[in-house]
Amino acid sequence: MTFSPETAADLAPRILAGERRALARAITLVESGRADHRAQATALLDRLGTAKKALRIGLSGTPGVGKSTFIESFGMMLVGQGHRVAVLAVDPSSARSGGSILGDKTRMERLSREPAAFIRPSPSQAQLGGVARRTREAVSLCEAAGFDVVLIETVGVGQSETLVAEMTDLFILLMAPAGGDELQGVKRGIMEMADMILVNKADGDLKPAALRTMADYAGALRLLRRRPQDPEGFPKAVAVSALAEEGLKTAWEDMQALAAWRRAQGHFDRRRAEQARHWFETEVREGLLARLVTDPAIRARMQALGSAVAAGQTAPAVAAAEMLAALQR
Ligand SMILES: Nc1nc2c(ncn2[C@@H]2O[C@H](COP(=O)(O)OP(=O)(O)O)[C@@H](O)[C@H]2O)c(=O)[nH]1
Ligand SMILES: [Mg+2]
Repeated sequence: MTFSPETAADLAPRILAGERRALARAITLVESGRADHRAQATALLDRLGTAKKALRIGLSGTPGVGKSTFIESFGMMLVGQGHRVAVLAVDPSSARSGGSILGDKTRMERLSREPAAFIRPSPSQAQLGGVARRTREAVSLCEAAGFDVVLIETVGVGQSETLVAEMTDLFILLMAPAGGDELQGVKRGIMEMADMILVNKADGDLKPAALRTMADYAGALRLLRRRPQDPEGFPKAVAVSALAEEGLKTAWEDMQALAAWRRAQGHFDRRRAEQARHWFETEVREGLLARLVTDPAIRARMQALGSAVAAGQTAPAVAAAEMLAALQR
């Protein structure tokens, strides 16, 4: 795709007007690794500002638990209530599998046809670091386009859950009905990140198992250390059926109640501020590291100093100090 130099100036008003095609184009722009595209992306983000805010909800769960089905039903319910819903995906595995969103698109058939919804699959061939930047910039773009709920879906792979938790206001874990022994399989770290656990598939034959599993998780959550950002009763476990569209309204009410409490107590804004600072620092750090690789002069200097150190001509600390001084110029 080509982007003319006036891309930022052209796209900004269209995004602010809520035009989905402009939004999609802008996300393609922030996904691009090209230096000129990066400059345009930054210019665009600068133009759009940070005034508009959505409720950012992270949703995680192992493949097959029903994330896509849930997003479809939950998203349709939100749209029905007058919300504008954006769905983004963080899927590190799609880099290898070539994109698992193909199956997802068919499960989000109704939502993808809704004018008030925007669904963006995760790009293939992205490093997790690149995914982080691309996703948080995509979130800003969706907010600028007036989407007031942004759902970020991720599979429970590697660091992707932590990453999504670091860019969302609420972190929801979707679980399948299971026997009591399987409960042990959930990593403690992930339980500690969850604001709510939704036990999905509470329908038909699976309903009794789902209710038992919900009670098990509720018990496990009560054993965790109380976090300052939680009101009484949270984190909580509830049973839902994405397929039968049951329990979704209650789950949404719980999410809203939690968000409202955190807003009133100042936790909400504090967390946003911490996240913004975190991503700023990450960006600077990554930018500096990238220069070691992309800047030919810096690379040559690294090579030369590295050889001098290896040959015993210069002490590592001395060479490093020289290198860091070179980076400041
Ligand atoms: N019984 C039942 N099946 C469900 C429910 N939600 C999803 N499924 C089924 O579980 C399978 C995986 O769902 P999917 O949404 O693709 O899971 P994902 O991999 O987490 O995105 C599909 O066959 C769905 O029809 C539910 O609430 N109840
Ligand atoms: Mg899916």
